[in-house]
Amino acid sequence: MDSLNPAPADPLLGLMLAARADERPGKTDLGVGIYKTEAGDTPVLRAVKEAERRLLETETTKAYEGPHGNPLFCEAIGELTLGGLGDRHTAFTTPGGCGALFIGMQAAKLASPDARLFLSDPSWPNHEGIAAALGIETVFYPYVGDRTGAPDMDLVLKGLEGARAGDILLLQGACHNPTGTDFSAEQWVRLAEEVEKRGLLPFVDTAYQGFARGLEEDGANVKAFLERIPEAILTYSCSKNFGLYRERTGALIIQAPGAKAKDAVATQTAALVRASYSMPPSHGAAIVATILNDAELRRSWEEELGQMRGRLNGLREGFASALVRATNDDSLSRIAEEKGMFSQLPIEAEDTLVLQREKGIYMPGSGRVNIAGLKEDRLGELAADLASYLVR
Ligand code: PLP
Ligand code: TYF
Repeated sequence: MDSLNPAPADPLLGLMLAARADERPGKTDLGVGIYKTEAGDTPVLRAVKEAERRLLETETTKAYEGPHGNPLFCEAIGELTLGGLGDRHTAFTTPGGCGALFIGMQAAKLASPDARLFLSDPSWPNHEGIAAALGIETVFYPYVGDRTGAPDMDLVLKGLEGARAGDILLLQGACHNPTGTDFSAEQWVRLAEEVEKRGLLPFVDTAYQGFARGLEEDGANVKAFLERIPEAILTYSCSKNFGLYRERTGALIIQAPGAKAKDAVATQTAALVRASYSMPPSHGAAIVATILNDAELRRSWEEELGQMRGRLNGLREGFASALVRATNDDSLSRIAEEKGMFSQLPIEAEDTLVLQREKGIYMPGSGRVNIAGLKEDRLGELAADLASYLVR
């Protein structure tokens, strides 16, 4: 092992540890994407606590579940995303969204060994990291054009001009990480045409369903997109919308072009699962299945999810107006329209380090901020601290 050099820290997880270690009382952690209350806590959701209590009382075995994990969980996530699994779908419980991404990309590579992964620029750093670990080449396509922040379809399509049949096109479900800006319904239709025309394999990563407008609203474009195309891979994370982060709860759903292809892809993917973690952890998936199959728990979960969404959207409005006031730059009002946990500030990477050192304000070098890390009563102060560093 003498040949190894230390790996660079994950830009987001490294920042999480640095912010935790900072003892300044007024520090502001806008780094890693974890939902927080005004008090800065990330509590266990009420429905999760109740589901856990029920599971503790009723669980009768810890015997293995198998590579697909919990079938009730898989069906429930199939219902949330596709309106139900059909005979062309195979679904797996996975260790978080990351586990789904890892196995999903491996399956895509198995089907098409020379496939490259097309990623939005910018994208979530771990997309590139997982592809690199699997020896999949990545190609970036431009995503947002100007500072209005909306995805620019002409630029996206230009970026896909070099894509070959079998290449993988990574798209994110609602609440794009890191920009907070998503494709419109019309743009998803255009993407489906492009996927068909070029024979691409769409790979839709969904990690924030329910944080933009509502559960159904946030899933509608992806659902319609999947109905339009023959094959696709869908990855799902329950880390944020169920607050299950450390339980490592996610799903991988593969849509095959037909029932025969489905059998092949299901068994090949199960073999990939067996060769890595063999079977997924059960606890988080059992919690989600319990919540989604019980009317009262589901109502309670949807209510709490709505509260998280409401707090994020409220903070966005306050933050956007505080920034516009502090900078006189109206273009920053886009932050109020963006969705989910993140927006990107126009800031140089070196200035994020200055803010960290001098003001205890933590964000990655990309300028991405976790909206949930904002404090409602200190938005003006924060905007004033940021103002002189924002690029106009
Ligand atoms: N995909 C995106 C876009 C994310 O932001 C995240 C992070 O939460 C994930 C996938 C995977 O998250 P996890 O592995 O914690 O479920
Ligand atoms: O983007 C984020 O901050 C979240 C959390 O390796 C995260 O998605 C970050 C890095 C990572 C896993 C999760």
